[in-house]
Amino acid sequence: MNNANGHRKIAIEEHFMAPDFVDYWSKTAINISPAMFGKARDALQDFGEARLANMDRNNIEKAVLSLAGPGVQAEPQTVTAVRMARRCNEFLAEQISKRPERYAGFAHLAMQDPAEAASELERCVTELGFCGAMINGQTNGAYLDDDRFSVFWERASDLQVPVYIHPNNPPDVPYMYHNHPELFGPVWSWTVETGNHALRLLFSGVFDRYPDARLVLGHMGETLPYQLWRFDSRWEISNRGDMTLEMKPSDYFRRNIYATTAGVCSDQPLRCAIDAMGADRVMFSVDYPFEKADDAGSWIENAPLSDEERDLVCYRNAKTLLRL
Ligand code: GRE
Ligand code: ZN
Repeated sequence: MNNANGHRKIAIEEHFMAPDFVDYWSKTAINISPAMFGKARDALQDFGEARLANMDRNNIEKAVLSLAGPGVQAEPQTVTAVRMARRCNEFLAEQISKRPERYAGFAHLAMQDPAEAASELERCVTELGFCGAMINGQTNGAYLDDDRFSVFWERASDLQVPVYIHPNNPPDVPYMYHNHPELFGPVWSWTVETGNHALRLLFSGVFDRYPDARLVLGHMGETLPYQLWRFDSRWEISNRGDMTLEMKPSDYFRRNIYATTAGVCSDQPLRCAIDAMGADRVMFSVDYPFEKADDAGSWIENAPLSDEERDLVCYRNAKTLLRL
């Protein structure tokens, strides 16, 4: 296709690396091949020609940038995590200020201190102009349904900004991955971990307590859209004690949850996500540099979507949700 005619796009799971965060990021090295690690590290640190050329070729008008995880969520010292998260956000704000028409940002937060994370989110949104937060999965074994994070959900809801849960490893290596290092990481365990994290939020009633909360999942919703009917039917017969929900499980996917195409360039799961959640719930993303912008861009141009759906997915849903 002729890229000048390509559909206008906003991409929202697009990663960068701050110079003093390479050590945290190297914790993810077990998940990817050594060859990929070095190439990705260099691409992550570029905010200029290479990144912009990838965006231009695919008509990506704006990229919402996020630190490649786990960042300070892997930091053992809470005070250090808090300080480093602020530094990361300052660094990103400075990069965005050089090209504000091309870049926007998600806050990086020290979830070890939920009240501080809430304050830093507020600072990032109100003072730095960021669009929300990206959280890299669990922090020291704590998932976002834990009571300690109510201060965080309350603030995110009040600020009307989405919380994007990005995959990270679980706190331990479950036996189910024994002798299968290839399954531990982006091939599979990240999907299980992140989909499970989202379901913990849903079933613990976070979206009943914070009906305005907005959750974003990458990787076409981490397979959850495929399962909606079964969530509803098996929730009915589950051994759930005194747990209650105000709506059917699937209803929250149409009110509180969004999916992005990050790292999945495939028609069938795209159609499933749209048909299950709604055309207003799915947003284009690349997952740069872990996914090729040209692959994601040319795929979405030709995916089986109506003109209306393509414009929503490529552009308008993100513009509305992130108030860009
Ligand atoms: C990603 O963001 O999707 C990612 C990483 C690190 C390794 C592989 C990968 O952050 O897909
Ligand atoms: Zn990613």
